[in-house]
Amino acid sequence: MMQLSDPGLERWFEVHVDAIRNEVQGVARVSAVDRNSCMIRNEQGEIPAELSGKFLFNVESSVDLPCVGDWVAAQYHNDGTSAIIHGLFPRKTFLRRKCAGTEVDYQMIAANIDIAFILQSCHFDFNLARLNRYLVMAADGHVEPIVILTKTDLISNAELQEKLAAVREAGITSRVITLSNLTGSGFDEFRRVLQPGRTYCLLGSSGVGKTTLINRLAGRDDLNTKAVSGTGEGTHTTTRRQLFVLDEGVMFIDTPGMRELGLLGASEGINKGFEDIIELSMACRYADCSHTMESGCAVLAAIESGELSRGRYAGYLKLRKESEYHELSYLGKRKKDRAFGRYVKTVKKDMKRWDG
Ligand SMILES: Nc1nc2c(ncn2[C@@H]2O[C@H](COP(=O)(O)OP(=O)(O)OP(=O)(O)O)[C@@H](O)[C@H]2O)c(=O)[nH]1
Ligand SMILES: [Mg+2]
Ligand SMILES: [Zn+2]
Repeated sequence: MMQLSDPGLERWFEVHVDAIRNEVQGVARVSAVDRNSCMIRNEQGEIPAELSGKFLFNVESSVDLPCVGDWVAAQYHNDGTSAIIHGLFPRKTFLRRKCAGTEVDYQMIAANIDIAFILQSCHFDFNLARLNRYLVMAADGHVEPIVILTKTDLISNAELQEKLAAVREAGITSRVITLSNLTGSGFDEFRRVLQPGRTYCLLGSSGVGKTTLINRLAGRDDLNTKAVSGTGEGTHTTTRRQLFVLDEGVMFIDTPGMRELGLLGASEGINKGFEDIIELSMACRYADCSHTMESGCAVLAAIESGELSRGRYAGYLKLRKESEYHELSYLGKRKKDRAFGRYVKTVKKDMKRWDG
């Protein structure tokens, strides 16, 4: 179980904890957020929790709502089998992403993370542009990133070395661990990173093996995993962000593969009118090359050699960016509005029940 004396609750927190502990009964950690309520975890275990009316009244955007990993001040009811959340402690670190379309709107992914493991599968998923976006996300929230290349069993060692070189050539200096959940190769190096009382978050596309890795760590097969399609596409098996406490008090947050972060090149229609670039891209080293920074990119090579004009390339990038922007803003906004509306509605309904 989690102890308040764990290093996870560092001195930084303790100052705030004391201030609030007098008013309410306890400090707990958000372990999952569903549409209608949260789960929180304290020394006794995991229980459902709802937001107090005052808390809700003061919520101005979805960022103010609890997210997985948040420390909260909680008041217990029904012999400690349910709780009301009265406040959030300031987030020491966080992972969030911009809801496109606005400058200031963010969606929280997780809070109070010590290390974010950014997973990419060596097989189909490897993409430097996407990797960079995850690294930016981690840096934005003051989270230390470690890159994990998974499924090394599916490629040759020579191919793996090439990928590692490509990461370094792209200027990425973060630690990189390569591993296979299947053979267990590299697993010990990964395990050595983990420390009791610290919180780790797994990020990466659907199907890269995030949940499999947690199962392997726990030595059990409790959590659902599902095979990827022939093209390596995951099936979005994990559907919510959830915090697990493993033996020895190592904490892990599993997340569903993010669709929105991996849109580069995926939009239809942007290829029209740029057939020459598409043709060039057939010769790129990586099938999912973004033609912006990858080594072995035939499009960049064509610019160097003068075969492709810089102006035309810039036009291609501009169009691609626009189509991505629209796709993102529409999806992100619609989803966020719906989820937030639902949340507020149910909490308010439940509050009436409490009052009555
Ligand atoms: N060959 C191989 N397969 C793996 C490895 N790690 C995971 N897999 C398989 O990849 C598939 C997807 O793994 P998951 O753990 O469900 O992937 P995930 O990242 O949790 O995916 P989402 O929950 O959809 O975001 C499963 O069939 C796993 O057995 C690995 O190292 N090598
Ligand atoms: Mg999963
Ligand atoms: Zn390319």
